[in-house]
Amino acid sequence: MTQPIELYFWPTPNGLKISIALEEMELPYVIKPVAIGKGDQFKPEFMAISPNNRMPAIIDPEGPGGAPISVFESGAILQYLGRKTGKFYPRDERKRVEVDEWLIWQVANIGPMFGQASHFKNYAPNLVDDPEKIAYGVARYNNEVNRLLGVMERRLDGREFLAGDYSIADIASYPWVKIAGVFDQEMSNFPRVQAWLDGIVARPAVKKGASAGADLRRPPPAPGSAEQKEAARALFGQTAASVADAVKSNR
Ligand SMILES: N[C@@H](CCC(=O)N[C@@H](CS)C(=O)NCC(=O)O)C(=O)O
Repeated sequence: MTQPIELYFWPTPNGLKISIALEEMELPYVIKPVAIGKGDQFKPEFMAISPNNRMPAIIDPEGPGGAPISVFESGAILQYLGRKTGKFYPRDERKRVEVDEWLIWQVANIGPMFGQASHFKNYAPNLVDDPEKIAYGVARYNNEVNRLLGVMERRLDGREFLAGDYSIADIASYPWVKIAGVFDQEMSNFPRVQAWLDGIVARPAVKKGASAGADLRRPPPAPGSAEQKEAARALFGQTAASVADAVKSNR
C-alpha cells in the first residue's frame, strides 16, 4: 500500500500550492501542521528538513529507490511531485523548460512580491505606529502585484495556461493570484487572468486542495492581543541571531 506523503503545512498561499498539487496528482498525504505564528518553524526537527525556516516541506516515505526523501521550497516540491507522478510536468524537454520558466517566475516574483504586499497591507499597520512610514512599502509592493498581473495578462493572450497544458506552473501561481484583490487590484483590468482563475477554481481537486487545513485557520489575532504579540515575535524582525536563538530555545 502507498504510504502517505507528510506535508509540513500551514494554510497560506505557499502551503496551498502543495495541497492542491497533491490532490491534483491523487497522492495520499497527511498534514503535519507547522504553526508559523507560534514558532513551529524553528523546531529542530522541522529545520532538519527545511533549513530556511519556512513551510511548505514534504517527506515522501517512498522516495527514490524506495527510501524516504525530504524536499523544501515549493518549486522544488512541485517539480519532485511532477517527476514522481508524471502529471502536470511534461517529460518533453522543450515543454519542460517552458513550465520551469513560469514555475520559477512564480517562486521568484509572485511569491515574494505578493508576500511583501501582504506584509505591508495586513501586518505592518499593527507593527508600526505611523501609517506614513508604511505608505511607501504598500505602494511599492501593490505596484509590483499590478505589474505581475500585467505580465500574466500578456502571457495568457491566446493561451489557456501559463506554459502549454495545465501544469505545476499554474498550480503554483493560483493561490496568490486568487487573492490579488486584497492588494487593491481591479481584476476587470485583467480579463484573461480572471478567465484563467475561473477555469482553475472550477477544478474539483483545486477546491479540495484549497480547503486543506481548514480546521487550522483562525481569524487574525486582535491588534495588541497576546496572540498577536506572539505571532509578531515569531514572524517578524527575524535575523540570523534571532533564528539561532529560537532554534536553541526549541531544542
Ligand atoms: N520560497 C518559499 C516561501 C515559503 C514561505 O514564505 N513560507 C512562509 C509562509 S507563507 C513561512 O513559512 N513563514 C515562516 C516564517 O516567516 O518564519 C517557498 O516557495 O516554499
